[in-house]
Formats: sequence, structure tokens, C-alpha cells
Amino acid sequence: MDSNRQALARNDPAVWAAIAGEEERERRGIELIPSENYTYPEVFAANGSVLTNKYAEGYPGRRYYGGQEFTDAVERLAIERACRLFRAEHANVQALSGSPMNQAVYFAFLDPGDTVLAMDLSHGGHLTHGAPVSHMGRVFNFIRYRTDPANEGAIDFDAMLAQAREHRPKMILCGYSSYPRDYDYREFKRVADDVGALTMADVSHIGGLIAGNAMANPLDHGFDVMTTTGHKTLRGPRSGLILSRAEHRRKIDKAVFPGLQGGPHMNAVAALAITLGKALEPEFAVYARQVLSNAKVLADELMSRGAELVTGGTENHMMVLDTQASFGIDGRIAEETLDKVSITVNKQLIPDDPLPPLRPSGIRLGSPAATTRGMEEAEMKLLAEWIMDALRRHRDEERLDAMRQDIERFCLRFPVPGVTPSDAGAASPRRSSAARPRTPDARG
Ligand code: DSN
Repeated sequence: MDSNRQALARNDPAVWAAIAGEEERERRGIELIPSENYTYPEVFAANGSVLTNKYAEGYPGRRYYGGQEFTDAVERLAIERACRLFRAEHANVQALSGSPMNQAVYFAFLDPGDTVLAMDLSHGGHLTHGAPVSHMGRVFNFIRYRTDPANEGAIDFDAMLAQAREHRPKMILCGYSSYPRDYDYREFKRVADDVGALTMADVSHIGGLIAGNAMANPLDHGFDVMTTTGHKTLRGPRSGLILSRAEHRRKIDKAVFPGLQGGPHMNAVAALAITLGKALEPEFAVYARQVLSNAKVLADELMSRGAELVTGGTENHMMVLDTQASFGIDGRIAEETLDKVSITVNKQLIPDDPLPPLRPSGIRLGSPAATTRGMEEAEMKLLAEWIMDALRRHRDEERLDAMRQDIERFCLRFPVPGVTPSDAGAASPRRSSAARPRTPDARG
């Protein structure tokens, strides 16, 4: 254990126990929440570095505090790498995470009351895309487009055009949190150009897949702005990136600071620079393609075993399983059942869900984190089998317990980057069954 961790374990055992417990949970289980990932050891190092100590309001070469030699260097690196990776003319790397990142874009271009056309939440959109419970939903006038469940979740762009002509939005926003299909960015641009609207793409979920050239890049199709978080498919720190054409630089930078934020988290900016450097390496493209392939196999295997997936499959890294239709249980029971076997997913609304968000009709699953751990198609088949088995037998506690032991021993064969067993084992883990296997794992 390094000296900082030793100091924490000695001086605050309660917090240390929570961190070490989480490390152990991550090692023993598998993370299938599509927006989560396992980051790089180098990101842990930068996030826990002395850059945490520094205030750096402003931008490189234009700061409000002294002592910026190294913060400037690291932020310039992040900007240059982000522009190269995403073929952007400008990058702002200071947003603290996804929500402030999107707010900054709205405030850069819109006035309160302006109209935005964005995807409906239950059809796959995100809270920050103007859901009525969000502050943004109160400040701006969000109109929602929807998908067609009867047509594999396709978006009817002619209907969207009619909506745009009726409401004259100032911005058209595409981006999703639970939409398992790809987008046709040319069609969004066609609608936006027809009504003179700005185009914004929030690609937080698929930023890494775009970086790895496994999915289309909206900026290549003339979009004005693209946002992405750093911690999903990009595998980096909690952070937000705003990428745009050069003409929007001033508005965006002013909206982030001083408009919305104070001092940027320079430790996260450094960690983001590292992440972007890694995403520029050829191996990252291999990772991105594997994420897509794993998701497709997981989806196909679930469906071949009788699961009903929203939109009938996936074209990206995620899928939404209708647990109510497939097993007669809501998403909360499904999430809790899979937790019991150390498979982590999240409950999820399905389009026009008759059930409420805390007890919705489905769950959402994805492949990015499992792929980071080195899992491939064969492992996806096993996971599909376990998921179906657990959900079908969700009342059989004995069976679930035996499955958990199998699954934990399976997961331990795939290391979590930056988490070593000796460190994680230093605190009392939530579960200890993997150390005492009860049933043989015939599946290897
Ligand atoms: N919470 C993230 C997701 O799961 O999609 C986005 O904010």
C-alpha cells in the first residue's frame, strides 16, 4: 500500500473501510451500468495529486491567481489532445461533470425562455435535457421529440421537422442516456438548418466510442457543439468536455467561467489529459470496437433466451431490458436481484413507462466496464445466462447465493485496473464468500 493510503487507513479507518469495501465490491462483482467504467491507475494518481491544492480561475495564460506554470501546461495538453481526438476546433475542459457541462452550453447560447427541441426522458433522453424536474427545464422551454417503439425505436425525422417548424427552437439537442440505437446526425442537421437552429450533441455515453472511431462524430456532420463526460466510455475522471467550432469559443469559455463555475478542478483536468492521451493510442480503437461487439452479443444472447429488449436490440454499448414484460417483475426487483449475485445494473424507465422512476418497468445494461476488464464475447454469453437465470429465479435465495459465489470467482479472474487485491483486502469486505467457494464453477 502506498504511503497516502497507509495514512488514510491509519488516521480515518471509517472512511478507509468504505473505500476498501468499494474496491472489494468492484473486484468481486461486475459493473454493467452502461455509464460506468473502471478508470486508469494513472487517473487515480493525477486525481490524488497536488493539483488538488491549486486555484486556477481563468484559462491558460489568462488566470486570476499566480503560480500557474504547471496548471497552464496541463490544461493546454488536455485542450490540444481533446481537439485532436474529436476533430474539434475548440475544447473547454473545465466543466466539473456532465450537468454543469450542459448547463454551460445552454447559457452560452440561450436566453431564459428560449425553446430547445430535445429527446423525451422516458424515450432515452437525459435529465439535463430539460426534464421538468431539472432547473434547466424551468429556465428554458424544452419541447420533446420521441421515438417510435413500433419501429425499433427509430426517430421520425419528418415528424421532428414538423415540430421544429411549429415551435421554432433556437437549439436542437440530440443525445441520450438510455437509447440503444445510433443517431443519424445528418437528419438532425437537416431539421436544424430548415429552422435556423443551433445543433448540440450530448454524446456523454458514447464519447469513448466516437474517440475510438467506432461510432459517428457529430462534429464531422457540421454540429455546432458536442459535449461528453470523461468518465463513461472514455474511461477517465469525473469531468465534462465541451467541443465546438472555433467561432463559439468565446461564448462557451465565458459561460463555464465566470458564468457558471469558479476554480476548475485541476487534478481532474490533468487526469482528463491523461485519458485523452490514452484514447489517441491505437489500442483504444480496439477497445471501442470490442465494447460494441460485447454489447451486441449480450443483447442477442439475452433475447435468444427470451428477454424483451426495448427497440429490439442495440446499436451501441447499452440495452434496456423490459423486466415487466420478460419476467413479470419491475426494474427495482430486477436490480436488487442482480445485486444479490454481484451483477450491478440500474432500474430504468422504458418509453412511456406506466410505472414511476423509482419502480420502473426495466433495467439498463451495458458493456463498457466489463470490456475494460478484458471480458469478450464468451464472457457476455455467460453473463446473459446468469442474468436470465437470476431474474427467472429471483425468489430462490439459496440459488442466488450459489450463483453469487460462482460469479464472484469468475469476476476475480478479470482484474480491476489500479486495484490490487492486497490493498482491497486490507479492510473488511462486504462479502467474503469468494474466498470460500462453495460450488464449483464448471464454466471456468
Ligand atoms: N447518470 C448518468 C447515466 O447513467 O446515464 C448520466 O448522468
